Amino acid sequence: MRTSLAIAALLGLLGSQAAVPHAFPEQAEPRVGAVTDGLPSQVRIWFDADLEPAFSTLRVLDAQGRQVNRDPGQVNAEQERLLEARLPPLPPGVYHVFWRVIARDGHATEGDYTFTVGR
Ligand SMILES: [Cu+2]
Repeated sequence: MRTSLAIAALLGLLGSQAAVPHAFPEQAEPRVGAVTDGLPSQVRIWFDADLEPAFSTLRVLDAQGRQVNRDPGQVNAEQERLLEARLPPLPPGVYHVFWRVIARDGHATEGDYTFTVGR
């Protein structure tokens, strides 16, 4: 009896976790760790769940830690899973992307990655 209750509780827990739609990235452009061929005009990250536009941000920093994108990034008006930020023309070097998003359930996820603008 105790065992079956424990299993039921465990299944219930797993079930509720699987139903929670936190947003995680599925794909990014430039890709994670990429060396770009030419200048990227924007950074785009596709997630696996719809994002809350008001609280989802994307910052791109240069090797000196200066933010290079002028706006804080935005969720695409037609694709609610796409977070994007325009980039000015960038000199060659390593760039660090920091993203933070809120999924529709109110849960935040964040992460970062780098890409390199080639010569
Ligand atoms: Cu969640």
